[in-house]
Amino acid sequence: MRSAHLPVTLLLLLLVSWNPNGVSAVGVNWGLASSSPLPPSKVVNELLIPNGVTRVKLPDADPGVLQSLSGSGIGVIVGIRNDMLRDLSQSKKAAASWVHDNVTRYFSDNGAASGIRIEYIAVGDEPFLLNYGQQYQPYVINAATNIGIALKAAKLSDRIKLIVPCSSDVYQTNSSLPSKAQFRPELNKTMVDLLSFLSNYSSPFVLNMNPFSSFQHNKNLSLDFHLFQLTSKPLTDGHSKYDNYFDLSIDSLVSSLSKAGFADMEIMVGRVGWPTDGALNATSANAQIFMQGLFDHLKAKAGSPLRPKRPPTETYLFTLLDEDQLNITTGNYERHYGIFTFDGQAKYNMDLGQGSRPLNNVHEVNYLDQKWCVVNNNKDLSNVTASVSQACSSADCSSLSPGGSCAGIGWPVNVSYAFNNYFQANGQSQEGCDFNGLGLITTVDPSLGECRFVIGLRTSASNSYYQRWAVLQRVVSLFAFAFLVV
Ligand SMILES: *[C@@H]1O[C@H](CO)[C@@H](O)[C@H](O)[C@H]1NC(C)=O
Ligand SMILES: *[C@@H]1O[C@H](CO)[C@@H](O)[C@H](O)[C@H]1NC(C)=O
Ligand SMILES: *[C@@H]1O[C@H](CO)[C@@H](O)[C@H](O)[C@H]1NC(C)=O
Ligand SMILES: *[C@@H]1O[C@H](CO)[C@@H](O)[C@H](O)[C@H]1NC(C)=O
Ligand SMILES: *[C@@H]1O[C@H](CO)[C@@H](O)[C@H](O)[C@H]1NC(C)=O
Ligand SMILES: *[C@@H]1O[C@H](CO)[C@@H](O)[C@H](O)[C@H]1NC(C)=O
Ligand SMILES: *[C@@H]1O[C@H](CO)[C@@H](O)[C@H](O)[C@H]1NC(C)=O
Ligand SMILES: *[C@@H]1O[C@H](CO)[C@@H](O)[C@H](O)[C@H]1NC(C)=O
Ligand SMILES: CC(=O)N[C@H]1CO[C@H](CO)[C@@H](O)[C@@H]1O
Repeated sequence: MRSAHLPVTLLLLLLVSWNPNGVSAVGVNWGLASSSPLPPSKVVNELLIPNGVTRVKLPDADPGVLQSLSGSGIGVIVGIRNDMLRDLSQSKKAAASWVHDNVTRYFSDNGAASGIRIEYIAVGDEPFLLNYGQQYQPYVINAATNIGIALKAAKLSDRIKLIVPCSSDVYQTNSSLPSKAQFRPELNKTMVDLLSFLSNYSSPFVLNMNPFSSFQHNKNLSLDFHLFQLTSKPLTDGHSKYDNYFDLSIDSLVSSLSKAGFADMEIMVGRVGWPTDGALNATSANAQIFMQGLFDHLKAKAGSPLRPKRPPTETYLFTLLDEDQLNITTGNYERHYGIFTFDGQAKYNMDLGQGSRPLNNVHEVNYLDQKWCVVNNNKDLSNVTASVSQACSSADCSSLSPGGSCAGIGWPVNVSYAFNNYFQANGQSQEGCDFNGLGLITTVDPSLGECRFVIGLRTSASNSYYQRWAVLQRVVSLFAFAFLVV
């Protein structure tokens, strides 16, 4: 009798541990666009597992990251980068080899020790973003269709779903009212095709939210509204009342879906978070309030006015770690969304799935030497601006922007800040602190108040795409710089 109960008890335990605190299906984005990425195995073993994270969303199919997730039981969304959509849309063969190389090889849904529980493939990453213009628009549906055919051939189509994460600018609203929202007119046809595709595959619509951008651009909606702090004056839209940005976004999408003829499509949130640097009100204190508010909101499972008791099926927080190589055309704060710093230390506390315990940090971080690069004050600095531009064109200077943690350090300390980030991103190489003889290597930490002068990480050679890309970018910017000087 006892032995007959054991598997049931185990199953119950598993189910309970799957859904900590009853919050439905919360996951976290994990990207690698860092000049000093932590080793993936450390991320899995010290951040994801001890903190009870059960789902991750990846921007691509980095082999090092996928291998580190093997046997972890963590549910995974594997991404296809926008720059691959064109090829995948034009060739069924390319789609088949993408699926073979990046999915079939790793897939397991039975917890096999060496397998990965891949649940979704994300075809493109916000391919319809206004900033991108129409460059990816013609390829998305065909790429998704070809990946779908390849999945079917690999006998995985009933285990893995296809999704296309969309930025919230795919719809437009009038006076912030959800009932007035509709998909952007020039996307109408593409959207109908996308919705038909998703519907055929029983896939959800994935919405990436950007509450911080909304806060900056929507003078009508308060900071409290964006941080889930009940406001005295909720926004009224017909019979619906809104007291937070999250529900407002969901219902704007619901309304757009209805107008396009897909009123009932499930919704999943692919990205939501609050940055901690690079702009006014991007602070750890606000991020903590935001995450707590989001957590309580999801836990209540109340849904939104247009979808009562039907919250998003899954929600992915943005993001696990700071990424200093992310594109900042959308805002200098973009690189500071990490719940953890680039070196794996929690910026604030929240419940990722670990319950009431504090978040587990990465221990024994493999830093480079205790060395920093600063500007040599004894030199003539009349031309130093060119060197700052050189440093900031590839290294991260976003904390120097107004409202950022290093905005107030003044000149020439801010020059040192730029020099140091460049030096660390280049693995503390001697040339990385040259700057036409204006740089100086020091062993005294120049950090000042809130402004942290970081030390980079010793990274293994396996660090992929972004490092090679960053090196290439540095070479290009050095040439451009040399050209300017000549
Ligand atoms: C995925 O598969 C394609 C096609 O085989 C390959 O070129 C690519 O490097 C793989 N990895 C990623 C991260 O896309
Ligand atoms: C950043 O994104 C914009 C489009 O949003 C693009 O024009 C630009 O080239 C990108 N920058 C880098 C460094 O990739
Ligand atoms: C927004 O509302 C105003 C006034 O009601 C109207 O003139 C305008 O055309 C609307 N714009 C859109 C995009 O619906
Ligand atoms: C802001 O609120 C006012 C008054 O409620 C309204 O007329 C206006 O259209 C709103 N603007 C935006 C951008 O939501
Ligand atoms: C796009 O669709 C909306 C309804 O969803 C409609 O009001 C609008 O006229 C359409 N625009 C075009 C250009 O088809
Ligand atoms: C969805 O399925 C229907 C019926 O099989 C088909 O006509 C339609 O083309 C499919 N849509 C897409 C985008 O694949
Ligand atoms: C600054 O740049 C100008 C023009 O390139 C050059 O003539 C000058 O000698 C430079 N000054 C120093 C101190 O390097
Ligand atoms: C450094 O500070 C000076 C003086 O406040 C300012 O003019 C300059 O733009 C700053 N440089 C950077 C890179 O932030
Ligand atoms: C809308 C709002 O609350 N803005 C705040 C952003 O942060 C600055 C500086 O802390 C405050 O002065 C603003 O009131």
